[in-house]
Amino acid sequence: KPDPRRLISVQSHVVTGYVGNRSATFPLQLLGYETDTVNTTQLSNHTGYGRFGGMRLDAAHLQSVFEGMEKNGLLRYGRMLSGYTPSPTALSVVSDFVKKMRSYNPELVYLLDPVMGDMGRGYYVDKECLPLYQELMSSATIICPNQFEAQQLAGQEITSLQTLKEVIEKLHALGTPNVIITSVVSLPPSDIEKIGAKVDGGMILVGSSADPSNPTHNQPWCIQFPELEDYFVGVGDLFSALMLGFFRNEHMEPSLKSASGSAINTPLAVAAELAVAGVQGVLHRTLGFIEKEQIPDNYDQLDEVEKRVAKARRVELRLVASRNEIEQPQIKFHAKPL
Ligand code: PLP
Ligand code: PXL
Repeated sequence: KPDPRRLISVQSHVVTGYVGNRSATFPLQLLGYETDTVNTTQLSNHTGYGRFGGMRLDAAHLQSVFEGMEKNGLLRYGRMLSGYTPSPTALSVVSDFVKKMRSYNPELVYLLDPVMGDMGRGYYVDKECLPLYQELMSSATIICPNQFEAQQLAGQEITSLQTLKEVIEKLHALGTPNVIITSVVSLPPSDIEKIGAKVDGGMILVGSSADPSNPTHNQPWCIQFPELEDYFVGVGDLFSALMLGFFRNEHMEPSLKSASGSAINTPLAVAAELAVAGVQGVLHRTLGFIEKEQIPDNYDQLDEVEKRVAKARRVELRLVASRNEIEQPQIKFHAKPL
């Protein structure tokens, strides 16, 4: 029988530092989930260091892990999270796995982070991942694309409030009842003011819940919060983990459950307010450590490769030191209707 407290996360693993499963596991454990991890990579550190050892795990490896689990009756999960899965063949194995999990547990709460790229850089996975993610969306409870990923999935650019709403409808129509776009960066100033946000007031996260068979019936909302994460890595992965952890979590403390003092009181908006607050708490805690940490005396003599490594190492998230911020996020930014 599926257990609502058991959760499986399929993402990258790094030995040192925090991205992928390393960003997700400890927070989800703190929130009370028995968290099992399937690793799509095992790298010495994240790729932002510019130099790394280790490998990506291929489709056959993942397939064999999933088969072993099924044979041993281990597919008893209440929740699932998936993130960075770089190759289309590995992604199609993950996709089959999700469908199998849904057949064991129709109530599975599955958060899909369709990691493909971002607005500055474009694609950083094989483009063949796009149709696979579009297909997988009908199995997802929540998706968390950034703006680039949302535009690719919907096949439409976001240039205004109107086109933002159209993209949200298209994402629902692909079969996902809960949609979060983690950062919308291209709204014209007049539209930013129209939604009650500030033009230089920070990142704008957008969310919406709808029945996929009636995608125009949604009530989209946004949360604006200060941008702190410029040089941090793994923040999106932490956010998606917290989103899944806080979404309709019946074992959550009552004070957290009713934390939303906002106009929008849906399970998705409550989870997003808590997840944004948790991420902000971790980033503030991490900034405190960075300020105290010495830059190496010989930093100026280092070559570009060594400088990049030194910088990346310095700004790794301080997750363990941030446990209170994860367990008891202080909500400062509320959801407002779009
Ligand atoms: N910062 C905060 C506070 C967030 O909530 C998010 C959401 O994911 C991000 C940064 C980064 O988003 P992404 O890396 O998915 O664009
Ligand atoms: O969340 C980003 C991420 C995930 N997985 C791996 C990475 C990175 C960012 O650099 O290198 C392996």
